[in-house]
Amino acid sequence: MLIGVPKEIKNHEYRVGMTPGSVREAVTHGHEVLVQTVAGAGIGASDADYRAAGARIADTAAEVWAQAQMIVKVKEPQAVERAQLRAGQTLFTYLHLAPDPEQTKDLVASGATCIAYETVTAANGGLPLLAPMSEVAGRMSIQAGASCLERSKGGRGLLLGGVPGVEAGKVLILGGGVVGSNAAIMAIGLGAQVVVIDRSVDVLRRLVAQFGTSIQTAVSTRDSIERHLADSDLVIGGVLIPGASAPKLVSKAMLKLMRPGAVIVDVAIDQGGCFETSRATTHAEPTYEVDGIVHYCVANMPGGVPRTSTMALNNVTLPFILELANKGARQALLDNLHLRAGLNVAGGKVTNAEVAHALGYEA
Ligand code: PYR
Repeated sequence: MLIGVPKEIKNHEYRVGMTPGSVREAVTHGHEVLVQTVAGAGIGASDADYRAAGARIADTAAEVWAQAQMIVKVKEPQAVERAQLRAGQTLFTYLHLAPDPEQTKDLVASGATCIAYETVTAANGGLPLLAPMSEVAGRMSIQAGASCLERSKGGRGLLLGGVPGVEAGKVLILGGGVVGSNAAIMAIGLGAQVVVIDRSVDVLRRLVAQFGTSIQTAVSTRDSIERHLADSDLVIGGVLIPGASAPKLVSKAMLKLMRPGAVIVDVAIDQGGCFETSRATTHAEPTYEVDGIVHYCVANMPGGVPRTSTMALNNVTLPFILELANKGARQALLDNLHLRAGLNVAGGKVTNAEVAHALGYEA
């Protein structure tokens, strides 16, 4: 199969769909890989590195989109990319369609087979192609939030870990899944006071078993969220319902309960966000303020640390890339029910129930 790897074009997105190591693996399995020139620059991989791994280098994205049978990317295709997608082609990347009617319409119109990393499942019930980026984003959320708390960035002017004689800041983490537990690791490491809220007591039990008395936990109710919002310095939104839009746990009215200069980091923004006032921002302009609360809602947080993120992503996508390339998309999707869970659009139809429900398509 001819696999195409275009350069990512989303704002400040420096990750790349395949590392030279992944290319070498695909070539070893008898496939051709066409990589757009400088696609790997953001991770320090040159065209020469890709050539050494067995890739051909294309001068333009148009060549990659025109020739490849399967496109392997990181972020959802932008409008100019979607215009080049065609029937008979497979697209393997993050899509996040539920909050994105425009993209969904274009993918349906293309007739292509579109497999979303974020809804591929695993035997243990997790989301294996989302997990590494949730790990990265969860850990980054504390770095980003701590930086936004600086006065010059609009924050309360507070050091999360405090210093001897001055108390530490308080971090509230909404959702105890992969994002939340990784945010907790970093917040505890910085010496912050940490509270995690989740609707599942079992999830909270697991976190307490992992972190002991370094965290406090609460079951998610309006009451518990409001109580902890009132004295938190940094609030992390890490709630996910696979494929669906994120639940809005914090309304605009609830911001009034918070301290001026407190910071929100909405890691769920790709799925629409879990704060009513969230709107996607970019690494170039990551924050804005609503009612005195700093909002950091970068939609591709892991894109800010492309080396770590690309390696972590390729660790989990490569086996699926190889299965799709070795068998062809149709057979691979028939054989592998976990890969099939990733199929969001095919043959001009939305094939994912949550996306169809969110956007009013027939599944
Ligand atoms: C990202 O890492 O950018 C995702 O969309 C999950």
